[in-house]
Amino acid sequence: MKKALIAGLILTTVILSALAITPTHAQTSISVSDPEGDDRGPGTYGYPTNEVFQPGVFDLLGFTVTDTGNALEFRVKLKNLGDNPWGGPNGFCLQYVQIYVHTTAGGPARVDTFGLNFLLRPDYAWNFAILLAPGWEESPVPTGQRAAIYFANGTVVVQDSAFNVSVDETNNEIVATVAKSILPDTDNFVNWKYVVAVASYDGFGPMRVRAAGVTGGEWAINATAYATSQDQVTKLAQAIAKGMEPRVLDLLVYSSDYNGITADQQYEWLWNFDPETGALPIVPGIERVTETVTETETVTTTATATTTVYQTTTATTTVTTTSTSVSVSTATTTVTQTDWTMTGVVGLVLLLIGLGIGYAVFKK
Ligand SMILES: [Ca+2]
Repeated sequence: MKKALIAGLILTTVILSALAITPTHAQTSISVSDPEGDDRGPGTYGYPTNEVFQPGVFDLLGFTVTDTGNALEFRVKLKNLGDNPWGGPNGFCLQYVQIYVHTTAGGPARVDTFGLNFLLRPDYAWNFAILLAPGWEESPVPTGQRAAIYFANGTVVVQDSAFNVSVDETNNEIVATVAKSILPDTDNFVNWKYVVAVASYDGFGPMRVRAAGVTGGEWAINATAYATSQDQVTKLAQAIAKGMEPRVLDLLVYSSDYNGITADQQYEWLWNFDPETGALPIVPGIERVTETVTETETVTTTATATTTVYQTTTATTTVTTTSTSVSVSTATTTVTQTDWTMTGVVGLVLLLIGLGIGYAVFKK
């Protein structure tokens, strides 16, 4: 008995010790790649024609987040950084990279973007967004041109010692180093959802984002460079007229559901806008489940319409029938009774006359 107790204690101690010393193998980085050559936005976009827009400057190739101890380092890899022709203080000036992050901590979240003309799916709503701009002036984008981190609760952090932006020219990477002290939920960064968008920076554009033109130009994205049908051109022209064309050239999603996305996913998702209704594309694309909900709503509407028609028909029928039957039966009855009454009266009068004559004759 005593031996058994001692053996049990020893076994328990061994198990607890094993649990205590088991390394947690904390993941210290995530890395995801993006296809080369899909820098066409919704599939049809080409670059502006000015020579500063070298091939590949908007082609996103990869994204990594690394835990460096006191900070998280976000690296956005492009095919070509583009030689910083206008001397952006952060080492680049052609690109405008926006990183939308949905953490595991909950709290305030937003689905809108900073001038990119697409929305995030609600389960990807951002708790904070890192806007990597070239870095002129002192105020944060889009008011000014400094890089900034926006939190959905309204807080804004402008680039400073806790939020550094630079480039790694050797690897064509834009690098943001953010102190963990200013971010929430950093222990779970490998489980966050990330949407990384590459737009064309335009200090004079709406929200500092370069817009598209139907046939492009020296300083406009060519919306129809790779269009394959007149329907596509018409749809893009309508969207541009309303200022609602997607203003993004390359896109990447990282989450437990997406270890990056394909070119076709990007094109399909970003193409899903409707100039007639003003509906913007949603990223990631809406799954078929949501489409079914839409169909159900349509059916309900139809059913309501049918009911209304049925009620109207019933009411009309009732009124007509009642009116007709009363009218007809009354008329018929009246006519018939009148005939018989007249006949009876005439008969009775004739009978009385006959009786009167008869009485007079026989009395004589
Ligand atoms: Ca790409």
